[in-house]
Amino acid sequence: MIAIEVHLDADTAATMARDVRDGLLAEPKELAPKYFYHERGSQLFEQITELVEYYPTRAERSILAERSAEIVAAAGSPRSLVELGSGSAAKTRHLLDAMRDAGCLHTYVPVDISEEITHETAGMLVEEYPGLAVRGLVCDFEQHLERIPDGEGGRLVAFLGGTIGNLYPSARRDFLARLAALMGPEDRLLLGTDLVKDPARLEAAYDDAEGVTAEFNKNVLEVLNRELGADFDLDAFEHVARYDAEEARMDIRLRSLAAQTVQLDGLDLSVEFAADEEMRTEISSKFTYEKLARVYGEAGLAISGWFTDADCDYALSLAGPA
Ligand code: AVJ
Repeated sequence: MIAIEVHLDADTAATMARDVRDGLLAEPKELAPKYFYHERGSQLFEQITELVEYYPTRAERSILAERSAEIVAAAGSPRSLVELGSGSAAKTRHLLDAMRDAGCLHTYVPVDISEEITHETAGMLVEEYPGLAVRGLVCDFEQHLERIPDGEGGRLVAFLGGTIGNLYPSARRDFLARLAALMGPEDRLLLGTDLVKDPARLEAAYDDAEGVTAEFNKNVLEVLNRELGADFDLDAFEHVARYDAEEARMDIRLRSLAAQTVQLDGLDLSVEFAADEEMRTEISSKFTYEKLARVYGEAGLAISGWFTDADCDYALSLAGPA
């Protein structure tokens, strides 16, 4: 059984226009990381996940490959798996396998912004897991979290990949508190987070030798050129990736190599960049067990499971309503 609901905002384009205008007029300038993933950006991110320097994807995959049975048991053998940002559900199969083997698998709820990928993934999964019900949701999950269907028998809500690291503390608390509000006592959140480590390794992971991450970062300017009629010259900016130890996060920026004026026809806006001016394009927060326990606590959640890879580079944690 496949049922997919689409809640794509009619004014996604208007939202982007407003976001970009606000960000470029802010002091310092800033762009939202969600615009990285338009078209070529998603392919570049796929390439990032395969870089030697970029360990998070491999670390998370190894935890899921080795410990999904334990995770599913610790989550109380839930009947449904809800996945925020499901995409092609590549890593999800480990969890679905473990739920099937535990005899609890009933429903998979993929939540993703791409309608095409969600349909494709749903089609493949019902073939691979006979009897599986797929109730997909196509939406911006930050916007439409409250549309996630209820489930009796417990839900495991997976938010993998470390994407929570992109949120500033206040947005992160709001997001987790909204999740907590829609979770029943049996439901569990499974959250992927990158962990604090040697700054040199972190900086290498976000500034690889091949320059793929630099290209990924600059590609957001190409997205603005195409979608907002801007004239950013990608060669006039350089990629900057610094670890901010105080905030325990990667701070990723684009630095203007010269004084320049950028025209955004779609916004009827022109923006000045000074030489060496930096515009933030992403933060990627790093965690420890203690920090995460506190972050959960502030959102009305309590940590109930902690699973790391062999090198302790990355963690999957379980949390439920406090
Ligand atoms: C997809 C947000 C988890 O923060 O590691 C990778 C994005 N940016 N390299 C991360 C990213 C530059 C990634 N997340």
